[in-house]
Amino acid sequence: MSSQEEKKKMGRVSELQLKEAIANFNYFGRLKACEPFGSGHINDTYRLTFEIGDMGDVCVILQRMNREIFKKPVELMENIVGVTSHLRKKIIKAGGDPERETLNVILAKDGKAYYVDSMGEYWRSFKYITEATSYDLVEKPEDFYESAVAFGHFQRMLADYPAETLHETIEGFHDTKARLRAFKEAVEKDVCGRAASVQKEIDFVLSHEDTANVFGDLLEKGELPIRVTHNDTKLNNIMIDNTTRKGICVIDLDTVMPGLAMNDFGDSIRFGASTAEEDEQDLSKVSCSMELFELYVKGFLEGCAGSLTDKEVEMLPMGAKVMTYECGMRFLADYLEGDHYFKIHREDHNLDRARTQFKLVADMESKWDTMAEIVRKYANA
Ligand code: ADP
Ligand code: GN1
Ligand code: MG
Repeated sequence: MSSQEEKKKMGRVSELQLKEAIANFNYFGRLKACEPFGSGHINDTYRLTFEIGDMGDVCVILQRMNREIFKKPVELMENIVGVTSHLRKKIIKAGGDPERETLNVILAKDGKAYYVDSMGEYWRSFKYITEATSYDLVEKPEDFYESAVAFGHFQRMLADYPAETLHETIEGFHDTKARLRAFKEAVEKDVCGRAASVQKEIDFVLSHEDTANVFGDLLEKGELPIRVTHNDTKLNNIMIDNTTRKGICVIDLDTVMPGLAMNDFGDSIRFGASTAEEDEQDLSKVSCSMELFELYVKGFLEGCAGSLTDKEVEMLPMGAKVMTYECGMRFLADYLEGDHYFKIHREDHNLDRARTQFKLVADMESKWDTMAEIVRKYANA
């Protein structure tokens, strides 16, 4: 077994570890089912089903947090408790349902927002958002529009959150310039000897240095405001209500930190406006749909309700390009480094993911004028 494989095996959740975690949260009823859940790339997520007397079945989410990525889990959970409490108050004030419209942390038996198991790993639990679905691909265009309204609204609800109290859970998370530096290092070290076989993809990244610099340069010139943003706004991080089809709840709050509005917009486009899944191997299926882009622009601007500056609005297409480029570069760096960051489910999975992102970047470049025109249309609406 290679050391990489060994590390991965060791990193798996054992049944014993799972049992220990379950026993240490404040759950009621008889445990009926426990299954791995969702298609997130980072944490180990389980759905537990409890049978509670006359109430019937009640589900909860249990997650083992990724210790390699989140080095300060206690601070991270402090962020989540702070942000969800803030959202809860706003939702109640607006007459909404705080049980379904924000994440709700279930406390561990010792009253903490997390449980540390005997292996030193951190677990947390959330109420399950019922009657709602998270999608890996847009099935109905209106769902994408609704997700845009919800992500825009999420950002707006956090506009008055004290940003200085938020911990930086991943340093330089969307510092694309720094990401490019890390990428170059991964190419240089080439620890798995994979670089020669992906020279075309490496060249694509290196030929787009200007894309890596755009936002950093504008920030230095003071032309962009820093806001409290989600930073991981892909479609499967929002729950769509099965009946009303509204974006009912924004989830995956690990990276809520000070950031740029365009990045939240852009990450949604990267994932949701693509005509294929993020890991599609047939690149002829991958493009950035202008129909979906337009729906998202409309929804996001409505959700933000006039809170964005003219410069931010003008830079929305750039947000889409930067986030797609950055994500492709991160996938490729992880491929070169031996797939230690993103969970993979097949050989070359991260390479496949990187390729879809670069195909999307090139496609966006060929549609640049159309994207700018669509944004202008809704900016002036
Ligand atoms: P990751 O960081 O690994 O992406 P997420 O927090 O996004 O982890 O969770 C993974 C998936 O689990 C989500 O995409 C969603 O499908 C599901 N999920 C997470 N939290 C909830 C919840 N409270 N209710 C219902 N489903 C959830
Ligand atoms: C990860 O956690 P998840 O699967 O929702 C990653 C994002 C990437 C995304 C690519 C903390 O998101 O930054 O854009 O994969 N999250 C983290 O699909 O790195
Ligand atoms: Mg997620």
